[in-house]
Amino acid sequence: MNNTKINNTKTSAVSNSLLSPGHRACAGCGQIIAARIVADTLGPQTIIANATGCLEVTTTPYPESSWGMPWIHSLFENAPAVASGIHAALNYKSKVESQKSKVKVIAQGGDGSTFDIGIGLLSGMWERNENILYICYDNEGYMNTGAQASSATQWATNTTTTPAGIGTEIDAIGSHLFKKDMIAIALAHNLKYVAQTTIGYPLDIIAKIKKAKEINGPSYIQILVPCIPGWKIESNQTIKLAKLATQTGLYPIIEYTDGVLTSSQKINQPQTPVEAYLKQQGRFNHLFKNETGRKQIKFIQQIANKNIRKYNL
Ligand SMILES: Cc1ncc(C[n+]2csc(CCOP(=O)(O)OP(=O)(O)O)c2C)c(N)n1
Ligand code: SF4
Ligand SMILES: [Mg+2]
Repeated sequence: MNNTKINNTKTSAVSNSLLSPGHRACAGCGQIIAARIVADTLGPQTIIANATGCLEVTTTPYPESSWGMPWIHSLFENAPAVASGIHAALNYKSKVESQKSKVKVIAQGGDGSTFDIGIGLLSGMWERNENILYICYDNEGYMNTGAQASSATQWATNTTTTPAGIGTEIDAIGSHLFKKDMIAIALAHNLKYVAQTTIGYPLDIIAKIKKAKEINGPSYIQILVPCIPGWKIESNQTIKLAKLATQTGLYPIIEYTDGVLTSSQKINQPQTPVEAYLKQQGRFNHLFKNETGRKQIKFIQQIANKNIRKYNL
């Protein structure tokens, strides 16, 4: 039962940020950089319900906390339900005090909790049309438990549950499931605001969080956040790879308001081939070793090209 931690709300003496140093995230972790930008953009008038995952584990080794704002750890699957409870309590308080609450409620988690295990509760939260912003830190796998595949994992990724080079020809390519289209799922819930971005463009994250904060209704922001051991990359490659994900067309920066595509970030011309992105990551090393691998690179290029056409990038 006591899987729940609540932090004290003191801001660190050594940092002006609401997510202070001293956490245990890997050097160069895309998720911690993004979360810090998110926290500082939201400001202290915020309550966060955080699902289990690397962000929670590395920032709150009991009894310590890096969070300088009200923050609660929920189970892996139920951050949205916890956020709904907080939202209901704030509404009740507003009625009793006849004063509108200025606090923004946030639920957040990794791709595993968002795309897979928490999707039912997330769908329920969205259905209730509450004024809650959900943020997904997408590192394309269950990284806290050793880089297993999630439904956010890209085609042909080598993960510990989809090991490349083992089994039949199709098994040997690594993951052979398509990355789930969570943006489409969010849009199907008629959210006020839905956006996708990457840690390669921090100013874009700030702009999107600011917008979602002001929106009175449910919203969803998904941020691509490279993982050092999970992607088998060096600590100094995080930003460069997140940029390449966008520039190749694999992870477009897009924004929908009331279901309408209101902005998309154009990619640089000439178009960067997906190979430039894949070849710098150990999780795709196997694709450069034989003809089967090269076929998968061509297939991933088709996925990127489809995005470029769909969003007119
Ligand atoms: C119900 C449940 N199943 C499994 C786990 C073990 N577990 C803890 S963190 C984690 C991975 C989280 O993946 P993700 O949500 O993508 O976040 P990341 O660690 O990648 O940031 C898993 C499987 C758990 N805590 N609870
Ligand atoms: S394992 Fe990945 S997600 Fe977890 S702290 Fe390290 S870099 Fe970040
Ligand atoms: Mg993950």
